[in-house]
Amino acid sequence: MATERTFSILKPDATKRNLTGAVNAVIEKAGLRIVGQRRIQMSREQAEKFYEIHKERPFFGELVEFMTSGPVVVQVLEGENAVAKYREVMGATNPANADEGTIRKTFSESVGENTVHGSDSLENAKAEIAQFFKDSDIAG
Ligand code: IDP
Repeated sequence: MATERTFSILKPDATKRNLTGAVNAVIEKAGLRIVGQRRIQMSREQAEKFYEIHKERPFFGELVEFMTSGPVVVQVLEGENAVAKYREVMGATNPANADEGTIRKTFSESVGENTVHGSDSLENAKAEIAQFFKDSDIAG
């Protein structure tokens, strides 16, 4: 197993409900280290670029509105198999289908407002981290 880095976002439903510490506790309990973290207000341009792959999906407008509706916390997580591990810890996209103990099962109220983003491949993780972090803002 390799040590990897993945990109995470604690979405506006997490910051609005003051749940960032509770979500971080689940992340850390799973053995992932938060090696970079910043709280930001995402611009419309940043959100549109970040979710460009979903541009043609019917929920794209709603997704961009939501992601810019309040602050988010962008993170770099590090650990063994971090990409797959974090996807497991997050749970299914729709919280109704997520396993017990996952972040989305525990905290999320809908498929749109599902509390966390996590990269789905190592390649995407690298690109997503580079969109939001300078190397000097990450300390492993
Ligand atoms: P993921 O976040 O689990 O990787 P994706 O399919 O990549 O899921 O979708 C990206 C994000 O788009 C989801 O996390 C969710 O916030 C939003 N989304 C996905 N499907 C729907 C939907 O049917 N309605 C509203 N928002 C959706």
